[in-house]
Amino acid sequence: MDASLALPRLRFCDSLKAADDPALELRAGLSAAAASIAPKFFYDRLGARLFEAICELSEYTLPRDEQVIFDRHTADITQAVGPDCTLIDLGAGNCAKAERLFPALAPRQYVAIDIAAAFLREQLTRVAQRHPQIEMIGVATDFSSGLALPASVRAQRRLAFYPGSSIGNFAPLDARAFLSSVHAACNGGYLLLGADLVKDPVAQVAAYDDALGVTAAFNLNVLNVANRLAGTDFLVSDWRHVARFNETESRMEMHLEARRDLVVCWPGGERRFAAGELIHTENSYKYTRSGLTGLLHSAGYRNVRLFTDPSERFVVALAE
Ligand code: AVJ
Repeated sequence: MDASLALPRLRFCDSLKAADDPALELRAGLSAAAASIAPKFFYDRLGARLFEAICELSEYTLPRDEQVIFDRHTADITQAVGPDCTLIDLGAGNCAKAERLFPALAPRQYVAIDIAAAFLREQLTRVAQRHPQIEMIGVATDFSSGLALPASVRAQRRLAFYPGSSIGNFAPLDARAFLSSVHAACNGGYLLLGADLVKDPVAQVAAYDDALGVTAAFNLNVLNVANRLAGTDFLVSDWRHVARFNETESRMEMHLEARRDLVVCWPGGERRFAAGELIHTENSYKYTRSGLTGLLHSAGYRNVRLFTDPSERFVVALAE
């Protein structure tokens, strides 16, 4: 039996629109002069698991740096937001970060939003079993082009939660547009946002090119996702993981590099790649404290408070 059936305070809502046809989006990205695949396609079931593994890597310190900040400042956050909030988790994944806030924050409603529908359903069902007093709504949607919430989400005391430096996937202007849409969706509420800070370039690259090759597997797996969703015929072994820091743009970049001349085919199209040619799969922008404050102000937020870890590698912003 589906465990969620026995949980009356848990609901799911699938708002993945027919308009965002992944096959068309993937094929268009592969056909462009500079080929690309959007990072949201990393997160099929295996991709979501590989990302969990990345978060355990010694080179990838982001989740631990962020957790130190949350643990230290839970009281500040709880005090500012007040009781009975509606916690809106943007890119909830395994819901673990939000769940760690539950004891202090005691939200009345928890809204977990993620593009990985099946993974979210599985994880949120477990979370709901552990916290039967909190009303929960799982929303499967792609919010990368703006946030819209189902009517069942309470309007009062909304706290948008966007941890993990996921904001880094947006170019600065898109980040501003996205945060403006979050601001509009949480009128009168709060935002709790995590962002990775600019740091030593060697450590920065190692975080995206770990010795075990977990990040390489995560990056390469997007080709399996494309094969499934867009009918392409990528051979994973023809590609190599590339991670580099783009100093001018202040961002980490991940690419897949063709190991030889090859052709990728799909129903109705094909793309030729020369050896060494790249598919751009992800940008992870790195912020400074003042850059992040400026971004939040430009998106309509005020009373921005910043919390950092002792090594100043990560920053958490709480804004009204
Ligand atoms: C989930 C977007 C925050 O950019 O650091 C981890 C994804 N990519 N390793 C990041 C990721 C490669 C991650 N975010």
